[in-house]
Amino acid sequence: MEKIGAAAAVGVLSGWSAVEGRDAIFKSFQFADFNEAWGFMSRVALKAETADHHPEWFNVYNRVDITLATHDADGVTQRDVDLAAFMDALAG
Ligand code: H2B
Repeated sequence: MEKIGAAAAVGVLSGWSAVEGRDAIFKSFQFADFNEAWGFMSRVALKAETADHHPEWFNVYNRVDITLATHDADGVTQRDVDLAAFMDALAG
């Protein structure tokens, strides 16, 4: 898939930023507690499997830090924008 780049991606998303030194996008999600965070991660995991597009993420308690890039393209593609938009819709 063709690279669109982090700058273009963050322009059409909300709350996402371009990662320094790498073509990738980042957002930190905060939930009420671990249960809410894990529920979000479970839904994202199912979506990631069906889309065959997987996040890089870090969780501690109610926080989920997420980096998205398309490894096969070595940068940000529409697949990252689609997954980011899915996450934003879930998180509300
Ligand atoms: N996830 C992400 N984020 N980028 C990829 O390029 C990617 C992936 N490629 N998940 C998929 C899996 C690929 O490795 C498999 C073989 O389809």
